[in-house]
Amino acid sequence: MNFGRAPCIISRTFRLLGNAQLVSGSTWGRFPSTSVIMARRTGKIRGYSDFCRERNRLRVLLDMDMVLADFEEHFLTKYRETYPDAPYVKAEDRDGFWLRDQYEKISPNLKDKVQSIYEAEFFFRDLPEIPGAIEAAQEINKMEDVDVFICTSPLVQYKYCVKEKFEWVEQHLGMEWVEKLIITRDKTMVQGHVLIDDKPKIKGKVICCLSIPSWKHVVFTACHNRRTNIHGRRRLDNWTDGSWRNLLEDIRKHI
Ligand code: U2P
Ligand code: MG
Repeated sequence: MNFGRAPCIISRTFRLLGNAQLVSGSTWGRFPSTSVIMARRTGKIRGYSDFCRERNRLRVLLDMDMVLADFEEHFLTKYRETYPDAPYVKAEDRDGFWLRDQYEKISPNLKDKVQSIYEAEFFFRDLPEIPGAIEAAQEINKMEDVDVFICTSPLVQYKYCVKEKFEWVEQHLGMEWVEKLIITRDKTMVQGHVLIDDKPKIKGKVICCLSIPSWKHVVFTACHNRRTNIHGRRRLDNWTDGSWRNLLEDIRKHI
């Protein structure tokens, strides 16, 4: 017996069991989920072919900061306006996800300055768009058999951030998308087939020895992760060259 494969088999089994038992709305388990059974009862899903179609729907999760909204560019503009004499890190020199960690290495007192910028009122509301992101998101939303959601984490200092994330989504994507906004500190708890996110390591309760998240993580390239080892995961470099279409079709083949 090949014991090397055991952890993988165990984690897959847990994933299937978890999906089948726990997740209302999921179509991933071996058995119809609660919502599929309910939809059958209410006549929304009539037969086996509708059920199969529902099972094959691709669920896409899009991160917000640095995937849809340009957190880094806006940060640097505001930081330099607010602290013109303080040292700063150019986009090409960014390294590592957390801005505050890189600035702290330059000087410990910069950490508070950094946080004061993105914790300020209107910071999240005024973020510019990542080029091509809104157009791509709207196109994904119109694709057949695809459900798309935005999956973003709030700051612990949530006072302005949470409300302004809603405002940003309404302003850039429209009211329909407010229904698609998932704000959570733990993205591993969210169900999906793919999560497009610039953070190279996404941690949470579901990533532990016997379990893996439902989604595949595609790393969206940003200034801070260009040099980061992403351990064989796939990257999406931008929304403008159209490569995201092939990426999603590829992922769909494996669901
Ligand atoms: O910390 C909560 C969320 O804020 C965004 N963030 C914060 C600090 C930082 O240096 N860079 C950054 O992007 C992230 O939001 P998200 O990408 O989930 O939308 C981070 O998770
Ligand atoms: Mg992000």
